Amino acid sequence: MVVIVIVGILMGALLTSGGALFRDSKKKQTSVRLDTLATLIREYRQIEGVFPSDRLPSGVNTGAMNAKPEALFLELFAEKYSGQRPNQEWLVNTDGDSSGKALTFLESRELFEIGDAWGSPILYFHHLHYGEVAQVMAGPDGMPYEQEAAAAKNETTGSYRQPNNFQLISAGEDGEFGTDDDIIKP
Ligand SMILES: [Ca+2]
Ligand SMILES: [Ca+2]
Repeated sequence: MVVIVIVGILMGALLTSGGALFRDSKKKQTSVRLDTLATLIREYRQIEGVFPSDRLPSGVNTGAMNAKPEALFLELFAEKYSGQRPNQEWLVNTDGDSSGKALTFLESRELFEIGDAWGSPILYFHHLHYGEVAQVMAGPDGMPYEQEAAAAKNETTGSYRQPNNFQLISAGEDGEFGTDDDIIKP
């Protein structure tokens, strides 16, 4: 009886720490993913002279949902773009939309977003549009719901972070934008 209880306690401890490790690894993966994406965006700027747009091109009328992350996807996966592209395994499509014609070098017409390790779109803000409210379909693992999200501000100064650059925001483990576990880069 005592042995069973002790084994039970040990198993419980293992499962708990295992869960924490798993969480940490997704957090780490997402952090690395955002850093990589920031590098790719800077490379895009070197090649194209401007940061990627965070607005969908005219003619792509699929609504405002996920528009900012979808715009980044279209820029980095455009057929004519010559720079490095993000890992295709990162692509998600939480709002399930698609474009009428081919807009990227991919065969799929799906209007993807570049996702974090929990499967939520990584929100991308061009510095010219920090004042815009973004609509995003995100949520905890596999349970996305409609949200509104804003660019991040510096807590002490109250002004936008990275005023001349861009922001990349993951909603973090809770899948909700604007909470403490958000991961923001650069
Ligand atoms: Ca989409
Ligand atoms: Ca969050």
